[in-house]
Amino acid sequence: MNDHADYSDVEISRAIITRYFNKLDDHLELDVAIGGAGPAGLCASYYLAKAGYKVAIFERRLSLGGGMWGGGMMFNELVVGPGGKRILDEFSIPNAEWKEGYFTADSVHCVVQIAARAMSAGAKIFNLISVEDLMVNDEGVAGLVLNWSAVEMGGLHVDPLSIGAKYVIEATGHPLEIITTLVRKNDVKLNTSTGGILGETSMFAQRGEKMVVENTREIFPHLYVAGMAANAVFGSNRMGPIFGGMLESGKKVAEDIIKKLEKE
Ligand code: 48H
Repeated sequence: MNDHADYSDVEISRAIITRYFNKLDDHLELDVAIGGAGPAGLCASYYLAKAGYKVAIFERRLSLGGGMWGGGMMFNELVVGPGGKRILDEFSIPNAEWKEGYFTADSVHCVVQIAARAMSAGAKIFNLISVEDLMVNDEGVAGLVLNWSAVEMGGLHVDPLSIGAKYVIEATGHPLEIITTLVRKNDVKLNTSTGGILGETSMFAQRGEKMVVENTREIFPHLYVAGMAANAVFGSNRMGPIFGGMLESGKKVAEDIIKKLEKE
């Protein structure tokens, strides 16, 4: 075979279209569907895929990584605590101790490595697709309702498609879009003190980092919340550019769902 085949423009298109639609078709029924490919969603997808479960992330943007790329105020370094450092080590992401309990890493390296490991473990990432709604039945959440981000951005009236999932992870970060949609459209009570969304509170890294792991849990039957969305729904603090809690939250949500799936 020559290094360069006798390319047909149409054959290139056919290859892409067929492969993409086969991939999408193969992921219409999932063990776990994740909304948002920030650090929490990416990390969760890795542990779920590594455990052998069928998992896909649907990400609105062209790029993955959510708020992780930018480090702090576009200085593309980030801080993690000892728990986050253990996860960075699992992903073989170089990191260095700054002072006791503080570790730094290159934020770009974090995103590419976590995403690559997740995909190599079997997770699929569908970028440029937005979660616009959820499938809800008598048992709870049953999947996600999706549309092209371009349709959303263009304000076009185009009906969405749905994918089924045994469990859904809300990992859309600060705006907690999936839970907000669930509450806006349905008469539901969340697993919070008021039954509603409590809202994120101001910067307090110490508390925010601790709480994001505690707040990672099933918020409504078959719907788990992870990452910044967990603090936003439970009324906990933001924590700025310290990302260990996001990674730990992603790992925890995966472990909790794996326990549930193992019982099925
Ligand atoms: C598809 C969507 C939709 C949608 C949003 O914001 P993220 O990075 O979220 P986390 O929780 O993994 O990490 C939070 C962290 O980045 C952060 O913001 C921190 C630590 N802040 C602290 C502070 O004090 O500010 O990623 C969420 C992803 C993004 O890529 C969005 O594009 C995507 O979700 N997304 N994807 N459908 N409806 N909404």
